[in-house]
Amino acid sequence: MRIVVLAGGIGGARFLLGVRAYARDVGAEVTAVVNVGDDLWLHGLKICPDLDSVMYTLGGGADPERGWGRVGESWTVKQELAAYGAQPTWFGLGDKDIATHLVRSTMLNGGYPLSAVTEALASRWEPGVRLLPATDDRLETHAVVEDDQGQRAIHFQEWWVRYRADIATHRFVFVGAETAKPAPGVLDAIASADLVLVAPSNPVVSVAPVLAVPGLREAVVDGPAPVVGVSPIIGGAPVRGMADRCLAVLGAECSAAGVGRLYGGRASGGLLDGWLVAEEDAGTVVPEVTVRAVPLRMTDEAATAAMVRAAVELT
Ligand code: FO1
Repeated sequence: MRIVVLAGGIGGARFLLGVRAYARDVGAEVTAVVNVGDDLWLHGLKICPDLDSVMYTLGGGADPERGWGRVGESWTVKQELAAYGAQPTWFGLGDKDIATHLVRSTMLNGGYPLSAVTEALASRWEPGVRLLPATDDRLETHAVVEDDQGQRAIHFQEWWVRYRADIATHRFVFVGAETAKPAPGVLDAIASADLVLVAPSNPVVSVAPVLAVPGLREAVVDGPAPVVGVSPIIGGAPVRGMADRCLAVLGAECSAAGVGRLYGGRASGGLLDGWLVAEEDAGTVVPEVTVRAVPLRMTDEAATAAMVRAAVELT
């Protein structure tokens, strides 16, 4: 069995722990197609928060409290940068994490594509899952915001970390998406998949940028594999993160039904065949989508693997 997971953020990383556990049980192969819209260049370093969250989480090196970066981190470089007055000060890089960015940036500057760099980095962490960036090309999520400086577009990280999503926001733009191409291996993985899972990641800023890569959404929607999504919203609130603020920008309801309808049923041009919601959201209806309610808290690997089993059984 071959499983492709569309993922981003901490929700995606933790879900993949369960997918990997399930896959080990049944002898399945897993490919994660990961969001790159959060990526940025800073201090000459290329930072890929979602790829790193997945890599560190599956490799046992993630900080479980913070949810991003490395466990047992130190912050000497951050303090030294602050002493120089280097901007921005609202985005912190840990010392161990910087080693990842140094290797990545050196390889990218040497001409290697992000997919090859990711494979090289992952050879240290042995995530047990094939990690693919959605694209090797530049694709950056920007937020069009408005305040006393007027209307302007800012990078997603500035919106998320500096403003904590608490600034008047008109829309999100996936800069570069029109000309981006799926990274090598992405379309083949989708075409040969037996199941595509949409992780309980932020639908607006984690999953949408993946689907914005031309050809990728079409490969999933027109592909042979059933598509089952897992709701990131339980009882009207995001499990973690600020999906509520992101959904509000789109005018979408912050509920399991709201996100299900945003993705839409595959039979009517949308994405999903199945939609897994939490027990709290039993009774959720999404037109032309099979909905099932199961325990949806990713408290540990076994609980998350049980969610994955339920998703497989939905197909
Ligand atoms: N999140 C923060 O809230 N503050 C930070 O200073 C910060 C730094 C950072 C550095 C590397 C990295 O991979 C992630 C980092 N994050 C930080 C998390 C990140 O902003 C977001 O949580 C994700 O992009 C959303 O998935």
